[in-house]
Amino acid sequence: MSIPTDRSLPPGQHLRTDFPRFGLGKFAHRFPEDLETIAITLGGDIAREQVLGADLQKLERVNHVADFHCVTTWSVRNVAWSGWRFRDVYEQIIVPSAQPQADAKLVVLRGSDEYCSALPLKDLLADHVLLADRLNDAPLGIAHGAPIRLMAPAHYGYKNCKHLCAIEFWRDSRHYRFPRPYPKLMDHPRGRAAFEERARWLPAPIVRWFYRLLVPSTVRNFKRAMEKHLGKNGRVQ
Ligand SMILES: Nc1nc2c(c(=O)[nH]1)N[C@H]1C(S)=C(S)[C@@H](COP(=O)(O)O)O[C@H]1N2
Ligand SMILES: [Mo]
Repeated sequence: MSIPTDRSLPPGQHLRTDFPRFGLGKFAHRFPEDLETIAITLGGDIAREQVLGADLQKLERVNHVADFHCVTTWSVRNVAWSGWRFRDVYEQIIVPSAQPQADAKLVVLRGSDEYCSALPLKDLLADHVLLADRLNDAPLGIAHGAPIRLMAPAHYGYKNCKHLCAIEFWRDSRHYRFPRPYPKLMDHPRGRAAFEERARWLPAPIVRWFYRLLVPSTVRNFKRAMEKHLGKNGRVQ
């Protein structure tokens, strides 16, 4: 399969050749205990709480190659993901069994590191949004979201919650808060890269400039934290 490499990047993005582990500073030192067992608790305004796991296997497996765009202005080309289409999971498992209220259209995604992000349901039902358990032909590792993460390629990385352990469907935004102590203005309600929806209220050029400054130290911080964690746990991966 030939993969085009001449696509233009979204506004304000530049290419990296590596794909670093990344995030908000306080999450650098938090790691999932179980890298293998998928267990996603469904909650919010739904009729029946339950845990999603092995039942994903009955859905069609989908592979998708996409560029990845972090809001701090770096992008990586051609990341190969594999998993299940969020739309299939929603229509074939969540709707029939958990039965979200018809107007529960705000979806909150929670990671086992207590990170969380939120997206409108309609954005998650787009074609290429996956719950991904594989990356570049290998099981998703600890750096990139094991055992399963959201992969919403039209949206900035910060919407792509790693180490996914809960999905909630809410009628309103009362139950969602962007991780403390980071300000709400860092969290755009949609966060689409093509429209440069980096943050709320602030002008994009200012956000670009500020975020770009944070990239080298954040990459270093996340890398060191992972090395320390893997050393301590005697893991090679
Ligand atoms: N659970 C969790 N998900 C997360 C984060 C995090 O710290 N924890 N960081 C977000 C940010 S800001 C980005 S850019 C991407 C980075 O994904 P990567 O570490 O696989 O490069 O994950 C996003 N999802
Ligand atoms: Mo990010």
